[in-house]
Amino acid sequence: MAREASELAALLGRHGQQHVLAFWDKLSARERVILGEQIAALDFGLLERAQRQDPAAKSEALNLEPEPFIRLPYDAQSVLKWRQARHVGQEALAAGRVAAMVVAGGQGTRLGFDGPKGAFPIGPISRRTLFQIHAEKVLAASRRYAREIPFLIMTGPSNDSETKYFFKQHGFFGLPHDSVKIFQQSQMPAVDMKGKLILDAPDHIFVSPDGHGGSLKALWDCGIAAWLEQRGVDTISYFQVDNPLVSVLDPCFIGFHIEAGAEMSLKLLERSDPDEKLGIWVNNGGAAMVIEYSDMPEAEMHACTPDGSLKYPGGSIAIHCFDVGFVRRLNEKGIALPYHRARKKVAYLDSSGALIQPDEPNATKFEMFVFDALLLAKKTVAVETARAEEFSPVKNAEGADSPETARRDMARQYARWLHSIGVTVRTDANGDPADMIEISPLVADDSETLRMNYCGPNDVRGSLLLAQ
Ligand code: UD2
Repeated sequence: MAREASELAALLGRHGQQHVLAFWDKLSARERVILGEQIAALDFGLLERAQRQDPAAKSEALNLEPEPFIRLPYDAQSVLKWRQARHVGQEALAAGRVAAMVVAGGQGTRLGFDGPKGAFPIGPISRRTLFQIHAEKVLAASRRYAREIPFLIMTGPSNDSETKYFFKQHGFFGLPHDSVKIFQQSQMPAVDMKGKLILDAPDHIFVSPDGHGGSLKALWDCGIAAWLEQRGVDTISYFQVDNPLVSVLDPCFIGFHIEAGAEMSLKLLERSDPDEKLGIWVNNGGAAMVIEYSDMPEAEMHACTPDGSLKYPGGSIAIHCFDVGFVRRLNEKGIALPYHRARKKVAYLDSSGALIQPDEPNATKFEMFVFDALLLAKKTVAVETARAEEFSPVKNAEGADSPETARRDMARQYARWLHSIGVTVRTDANGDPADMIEISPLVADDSETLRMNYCGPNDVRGSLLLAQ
């Protein structure tokens, strides 16, 4: 044991982190093993790289221009282009080439919900959860294309076992058990303002999830990429857990991605508010990329064209398509996404061993962002989507981007679909549905399917729940 301590001390000493053994003498044999294993597994090279680099855009280093993207259909020719893409996407889905993937490893702190965010009850009437809605969309697509479609769920350390239990408890929402893969992302240590690792217990170094960019590594490390390749799946449709409106397997988007031979693609919506918290689609010195709103110089965020519209109109809503071969290529080279820094409050042990809850940010956490991989893709396609149809995230407990706004937007979407098939829906003074409406993805996940499956009243008065 003593030898082990000296080895650990030497390793830590080489990286200026000897303080991690401050409480070694007081640890039990079991605690020494726990801490020893955590130290031995640390990747100091990675941590030092993360500390050195700062991918946050520096105003003086930016050379920004707008980057074009494929717009929603606006004339006869573009309608044909979209129709063709849809056809290509549908063929890929029917050939079993596509998997759906949700990132759900975040801690959902802003929502203040006790449990995995995917277990949040969002259905306007049924209170079906975010996970159920996503899973039912995958199931609906599997039925439509007569193909088993893998559903990949990335969790984090704080919600992995709860998520696995949740899916099991609900019979995987009707999906074949072995087509649902729940896998966990890696973690990164944080450092204090002097670059030192932080002990949050005498035998534990504080670590936190390595960001959604960690999904590209976790897919590889957990053997999911190889499993997909064996099944003939070459394309992953990626989205975030907090958005109940997302089209989880959009044939048009998948089609544009495949037709272009892209390695990684993204969906954009027209930015409506210059301060909206979205990544911004730009061309920086010749490279098409997403810059997170918080890294974008204020003047550029607000910059307008002479006609008054925003100079950088594309906002990223974190929906991507990427190739399994791209995941392989990135990992075979040793994945090298940059780490972004976030100043956070992290509880730490003081020299007496007391746990201190800081009032101010005292630590830097490191996270990879999935959209940085766009810069590593040989080809990228950016495609516009309609906000009302595809984006209403649940971020906050109240106000904007809350359960209330998401339920309202879901009911609005269902009312639009009903209206498009000739069903009358009572509206209030704002033109919103006067009553709650909910349509399970298993009944319909778009207006075309609703037209085929609808057998409700022609005039909806009162709340309406269509479920199987
Ligand atoms: C993200 C995007 C923002 C915009 C917005 C749309 C970033 C940096 N910002 O902002 O540009 O597209 O979404 O809603 O991406 N997650 C993990 N593991 C982690 C961290 C996050 O799985 O280590 C998941 C998390 O569960 C969630 C998603 O990633 O599904 C987004 O995380 P967030 O809520 O922190 O992202 P947000 O709202 O800051």
